[in-house]
Amino acid sequence: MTDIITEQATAAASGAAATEQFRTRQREGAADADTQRVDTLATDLITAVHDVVRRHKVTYAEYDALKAWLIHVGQDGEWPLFLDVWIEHVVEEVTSESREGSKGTIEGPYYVPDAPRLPAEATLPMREGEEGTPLLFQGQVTSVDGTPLSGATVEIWHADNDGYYSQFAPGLPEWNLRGHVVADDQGDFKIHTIHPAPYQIPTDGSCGRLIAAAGWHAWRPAHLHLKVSAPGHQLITTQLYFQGGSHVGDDIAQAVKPELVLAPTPVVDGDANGIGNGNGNEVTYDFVLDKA
Ligand code: MBD
Ligand code: FE
Repeated sequence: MTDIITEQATAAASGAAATEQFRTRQREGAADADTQRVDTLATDLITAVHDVVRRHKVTYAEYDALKAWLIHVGQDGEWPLFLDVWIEHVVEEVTSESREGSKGTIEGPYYVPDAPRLPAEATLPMREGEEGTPLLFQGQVTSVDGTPLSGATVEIWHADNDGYYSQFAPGLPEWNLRGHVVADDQGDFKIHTIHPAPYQIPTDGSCGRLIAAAGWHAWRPAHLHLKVSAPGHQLITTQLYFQGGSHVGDDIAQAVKPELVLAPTPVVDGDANGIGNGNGNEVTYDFVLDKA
């Protein structure tokens, strides 16, 4: 008999992994802001905090609670989680204002580059007997002018049936439910996977403590993460949600847009993921990319 050691998922471990991942792949230009811009942004940010202190007559007890909490966020490695949950959606909003093609939304803290390359029709890497309702996610990548984009790639990553992401929770194969799909010469792709579960912000870390202290809920709706790109076109980072799923209407990260909600239908013929654990659902979603 083999001993099965089940390591518990902890906020500190997933936070440390997210922090490390961010350090290795910070977007280009992050360190290049000029003095004028730093002055403007830092001054406005600090002034906004002063306004909150004055408006609510913040006490020394509250000031110390804030200081202690901020120290903890760093110790737990939860800055990526905190920022992506509560701030990133507005950065995405102002960045994509003039986009004509498909809507994007936030990336979140759990993207990992260089996932296994897969052909235009593929099953995502998954465990034998992976739990969850099979899902066939298919579509086409085109340009804003309607041209099918040969050579398009669809990077996809999502949580498993327990809401955990590989490389950010213990016990999962490295590339579980992560893939880099190369579309065919018509920009078509067919991805066999399973439905992800809703994601709960870890309750045992600083973000969880804030959520509990404020009486908020800790949930994101079930979602697929995607990065879609093609030569000569702008990469789009997005997420897709499931109609009727819990928290589609009250995502803690405020990243849901109506255009991003899928309505899968039961597969009529065959298995959605070809691994034989039920027929499952299928859905078609096409990506339209802006020219670079
Ligand atoms: C997630 O899975 C996620 O997508 C975001 C934005 C924040 C926390 C967890
Ligand atoms: Fe996510």
